[in-house]
Amino acid sequence: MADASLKGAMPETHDGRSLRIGVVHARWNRAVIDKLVFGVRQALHDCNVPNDNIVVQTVPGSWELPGAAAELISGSDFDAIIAIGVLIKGETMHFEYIADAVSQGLMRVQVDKCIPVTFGVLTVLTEEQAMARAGMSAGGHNHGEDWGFAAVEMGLKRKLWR
Ligand code: DLZ
Repeated sequence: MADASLKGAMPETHDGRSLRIGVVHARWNRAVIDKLVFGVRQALHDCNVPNDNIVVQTVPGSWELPGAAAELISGSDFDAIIAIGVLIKGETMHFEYIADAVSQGLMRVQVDKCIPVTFGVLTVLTEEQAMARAGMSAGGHNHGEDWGFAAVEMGLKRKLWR
């Protein structure tokens, strides 16, 4: 059995009852997206974030995520944003351009706006890989849960550090 401490972040438990979290997700690859959003909600619930403090918005595709995250932050008082998309490589260069722009864009938003933006974008080669990362296949793990816990931790740390 592999040593769990060698892979991934060691989890910390945080109480998110004071937090307001914005979730924005793309609608491409919707079945996988819905599972990831479910995992996010589960983690936020486990951290006591009130349902009324969770705002979920959708955009057409992952390309739209950075702009939407910036708008959400500008328009309301969130402690963290979780941006969710599923990019699956096709036959053209589309995947490379969008994956690169979206990851850079989300990082730019979080640094420029000083609000944690959790990177919930799967960049995978096949639908099977996406499904495994949404906990939809045997032995898979829903990464949405990790993103929810990361948003709570960083939202609280942002409050502490200000
Ligand atoms: C166009 C496109 C393609 C080919 N693939 C995906 C994908 O796998 N995942 C995703 O979230 N969005 C995809 N899109 C849509 C773009 O992100 C974007 O919504 C459109 O180009 C309109 O700006």
